[in-house]
Amino acid sequence: MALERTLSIIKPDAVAKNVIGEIYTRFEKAGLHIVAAKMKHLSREEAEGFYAVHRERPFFGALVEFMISGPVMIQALEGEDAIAKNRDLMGATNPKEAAAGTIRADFAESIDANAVHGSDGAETAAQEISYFFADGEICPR
Ligand code: RTP
Ligand code: MG
Repeated sequence: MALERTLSIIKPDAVAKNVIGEIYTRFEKAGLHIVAAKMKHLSREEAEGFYAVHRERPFFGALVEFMISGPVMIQALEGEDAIAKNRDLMGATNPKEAAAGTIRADFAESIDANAVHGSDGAETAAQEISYFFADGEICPR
């Protein structure tokens, strides 16, 4: 096991549902510590840049529209195996396929409005954290 950091975003649907605290509780119960956090209404440019890897995919336009439809809560999580642990807590991308008890099974409506984002690997985690947080905005434990 390795001490890792990962980027998590609580997406506009879950912020609108007022479940930030419930989702934070799941991170905390799993041993993930919030080491940076900010609420933000993303600009189109920020959302397009964040999901640039998906630019050629058919769902890119809908994904960007959704991500700028309301404020998001962005956090860096730290803990043992934080990247995989957060993905386990999130559940499958499509909430219809997400295991019972996962964040997406419990709070997501659809594959588009799916409650949370989590980095999918060590390299993307580092990139995504630095996309939203300057070094001085991260508080080491
Ligand atoms: P995320 O990046 O948001 O954590 O989600 P993920 O890794 O589980 O899924 P990814 O493949 O990276 O896709 C990013 C987001 O695009 C939307 N999506 N729509 N309609 C579709 O087939 C489709 N596929 C993906 C989802 O909102 C997904 O979270
Ligand atoms: Mg992804």
